[in-house]
Amino acid sequence: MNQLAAMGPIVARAHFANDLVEGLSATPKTTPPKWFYDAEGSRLFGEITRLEEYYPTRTEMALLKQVGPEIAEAAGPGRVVVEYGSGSGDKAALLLSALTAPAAYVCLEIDPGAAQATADTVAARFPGLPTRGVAGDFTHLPQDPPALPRGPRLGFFPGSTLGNFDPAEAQTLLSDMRGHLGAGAALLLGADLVKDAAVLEAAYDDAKGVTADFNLNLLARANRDLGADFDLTAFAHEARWNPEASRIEMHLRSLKDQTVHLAGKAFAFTAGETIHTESSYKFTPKSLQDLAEKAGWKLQQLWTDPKDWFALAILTA
Ligand code: AVJ
Repeated sequence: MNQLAAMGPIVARAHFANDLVEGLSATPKTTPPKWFYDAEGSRLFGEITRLEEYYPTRTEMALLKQVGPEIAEAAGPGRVVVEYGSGSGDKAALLLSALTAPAAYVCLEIDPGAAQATADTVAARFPGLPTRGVAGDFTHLPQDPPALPRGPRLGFFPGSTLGNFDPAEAQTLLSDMRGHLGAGAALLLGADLVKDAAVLEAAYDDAKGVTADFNLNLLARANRDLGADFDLTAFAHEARWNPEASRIEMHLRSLKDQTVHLAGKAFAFTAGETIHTESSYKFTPKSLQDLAEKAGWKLQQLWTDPKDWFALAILTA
C-alpha cells in the first residue's frame, strides 16, 4: 500500500506524460483510458452515466438494488469492502446498505483527491463505518497482503471497468486482485453484456455529444497538464462496435495532416489516422466465467437484469 499511498499529483503527471509518449509513438496510436478521469473527465463521465443512451449505470444500480439481499447472503457478514476505482460512492452505498455488518470501506483510485472525496461521501452516509481513500493505480497492485483493515475482504469492481482491459490484461488484473484481497476473499464484479450493436454504439456516441467531449478531454488534459498543443477542433470522436473482438472502440480521428508537440517530442498525424483511446469489452455470462476461472476465481453466482444487458457476478477465491 505504501507505494500506492505515495502517489501524488507530480508523480501522476509524469506517469501520464510517459503513457502518452509511449502510446503516441506506437502504431497504431493508442492511449490508456485511465487518464480520462481528471476533475473535468470525472464530471463528464458523471454526465454520461445520466444520459438516456448510456444504460450501464442505471441498469447495474437497479440490479444491485434488486439482488442486494442475495449478494449479502453470498458474501456473508463482516466484510471489508475494497472498491477498485472510486466513482460517485452511489454504488458503494447500495452495496454497503445491502451487506450484513460491513467492517470497513476502502477505495483505491488513481486521481488523488477523488479517492478521499469518495471515502468522505461514504463516511457521511454510514456513520461509524471506518472508511479510507487510497490514491493509487489498481493496475499495479502490491501482491503482498496490504495494510487494509482486518477482516475477510470483498473486492468491488463495478461499472464494467474490467471491460477497459484486453483479455490477457483483464485476467492478470483479476488474478492480482485475488492476491491483493487475500485469503477468504470474494469479488463482486459488474460486467456489461453483448447486445444489439445499435444500442452499444448509441451508448458511446450520444446525441448531446457528451461522450465526444469526454473523449476529447483527454487531449484537453494533455494541453492543460503537460503543455501539449493538441488542436481540439482538428480531432473527431468516433465509437464503433468491433464484433470480432467483442468490444466497443473509441477513437479520436485526426481531421488533417498535423503535428502535435508533447513533452519535447513531435507526433505526426496523417489525415484520417486515429488514436485508439478506449476499448470497452462486452461479455457473455460464459465468457465472464471463463475469464474469472482463468484468473483463479470460482464463479459463485451471477445475476442479470430482465433484458440481460448487464451482469453482476460474485467470485470466490
Ligand atoms: C467506466 C470504463 C465502464 O466503458 O462504458 C463511458 C467508460 N467511456 N463512455 C465504459 C466510458 C465512454 C466506461 N467505463
